[in-house]
Order: sequence, then C-alpha cells, then structure tokens
Amino acid sequence: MLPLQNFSASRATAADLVLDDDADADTIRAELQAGLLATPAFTAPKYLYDALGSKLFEAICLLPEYYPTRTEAAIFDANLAAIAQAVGLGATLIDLGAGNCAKAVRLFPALQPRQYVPIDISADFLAQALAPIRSRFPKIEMTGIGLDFSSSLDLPDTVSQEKRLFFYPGSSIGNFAPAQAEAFLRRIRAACGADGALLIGIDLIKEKAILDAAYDDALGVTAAFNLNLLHHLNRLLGANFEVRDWLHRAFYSPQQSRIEMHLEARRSLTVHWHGGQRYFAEGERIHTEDSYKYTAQSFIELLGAAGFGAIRKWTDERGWFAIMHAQAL
Ligand code: AVI
Repeated sequence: MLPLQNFSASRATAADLVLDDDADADTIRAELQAGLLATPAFTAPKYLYDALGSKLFEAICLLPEYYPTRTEAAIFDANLAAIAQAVGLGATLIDLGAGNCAKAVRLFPALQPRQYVPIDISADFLAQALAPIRSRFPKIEMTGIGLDFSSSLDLPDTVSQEKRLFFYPGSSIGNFAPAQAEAFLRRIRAACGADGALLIGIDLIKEKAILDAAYDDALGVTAAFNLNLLHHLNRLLGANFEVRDWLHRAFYSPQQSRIEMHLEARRSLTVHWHGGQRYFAEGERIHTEDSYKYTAQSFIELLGAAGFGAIRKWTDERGWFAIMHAQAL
C-alpha cells in the first residue's frame, strides 16, 4: 500500500488516504478477459463501482423498491442502545465497502469510535466523502483506505489492533456465493485479533415479487447501474461495448436463494477489446452480480462456521432484514 499522492488538497491530503497498489492494470485486464470469454460470460460485481457506479448505487438506496437500506437503518434506529451496548465504546471501526460513509457516521454518536477506518475499492469516491467527515468529527482518528478488500484484508500499521469492530452493512456479504462468504468471514475473523467483533447486515429471504422489484425498479436506476458496467469495461479493457445493445435483467431464483443480475444482448454482436473479442448471440447474457439472501438461522450457522460466536440479532417487524453482532472466538 502506498500513500495516495494525487489527491488535491481540497479533496484529501496525501496522508489522508492509503491506496492499495496491488491490483495492476494487467491483472484486472486478465481477470476481465477470462470472464468475458467464459460460457456463460461473467464479470465480478466489484466492477460495477466506478465513480458513476458508486453514485448510481447511492441512488438505488433511495428507491422505493430497494427496501434493504431503509429497513436496515430503521433496525439501527430502533435498537441503537442495545447495539451500542453489545459493541461497547471506543472501538476501531473498520467500515468495509464504506462508499459515502453515511451508515457508519450515523452510528458515531452512539458508538463513539476511537478510530474510523473506511475501506472502499472506489478510492476517489471515498476520499471525497471522507474530507467533510474529518472536519465534522475532529476527535476521531480517521484512516481511509482504497482497497479491494475482497482479495486482501491486509491493513496498514496505522490501523489500531485494539477492539476492532468490522462493520459490514447493507447485506454486501450477499454478493459473495456462500462458500466465498464463509471464506471472507474467516478472513475478517483472522483480522479481528483477540478482542474483535463483526457488526453485519443481512438481507433475508422473502416473497419473490418484492425481491424482483428491488432489483428491477420502475425508474430504471438499477438498469443504469448494471449498464454503466459497460462504460467501465470500455475504459478498463479498451473495449467497444455499446450500451444501447444491452438489456438489464434481474430476478430472484428461489432454488439458489439469490438475485441474479445479467446484461443481455439485444441483437447478435461482436465486442472487441485490446487483445481479444467475443461474439454474443441475441439473448446471450453476461452475468454481472449475485445477491444471496439468507434465513437468520442459516446466517448464524455461517458465522459459527467462520469462527464467530456470542451472536446477537436484531430484525424489523416484517422479518425482511437482520443486523447481527458476532464476537471473534
Ligand atoms: C451492494 N450490494 C449489497 C447491493 C445488493 O443489493 O446486492 C448491490 C445492488 N445491486 C443491485 N442493486 C443493488
């Protein structure tokens, strides 16, 4: 990891944010090319989050159909005292996939963290979000990190080892397949140290129509979020995807307990990029994201398998979403 040198002072100073330098452009291109040449084609969900993708995801969180953000916030509001008691004051709050940091910042008054460590793959977006938060909470030490934490949780020495609380809200754990989710939870467990814990949001299985609408909203914001991936691929690969040639498809699969998100070719076409090309027949898809849904019990079992215990759980009255606090064993 290197100090990020190229943020202007108005956005963040060099010491304000550390940037993971490991994922070089060749590795990214090789990973993307392998996915695009596979049958069916796929891309990892992290590529949905360029600067515009992060903004579109913020807009998704405001949609009437996208219940997870609102439901999770309501659970926090209704149970803040009990959650603060489970967490304790003065934690090192490590915010995985922090985005605009809003979810963690809402908890600052109740949790009074000693250090705040937001981590996000979209480093530029994170740096912009963090600058005003630093001014608002000058007593909380802050270390922003631009990092693809899905492949590494190696944190810089500036992150305190004491009382680490990994905060992973929004059911982002659902974007991993269950086996990967368990492996990722194990990595968090290892990074917790002796007295660490996890505070996590989980989207629960519910009626298909509600899930379908949440990922295929009437305004088409989720469609824009999915299609924007093509602009990002064009930049990363030097590809010539035409957004108008593709359709957003998202649906809940009860067999797999997951939302599947795809981009579907409207006509037969060939996409070219530096060093490769791929023919897509009309109707052929690129699988861009899964979002797994759990029962509370199945997620408690997953946490147990990953080395967590003393689990506390809070849900809304419809049982649509859960927040869990789990201690590293
Ligand atoms: C970030 N993640 C938890 C979102 C989800 O619900 O799986 C991403 C998303 N994709 C489409 N809508 C929202």
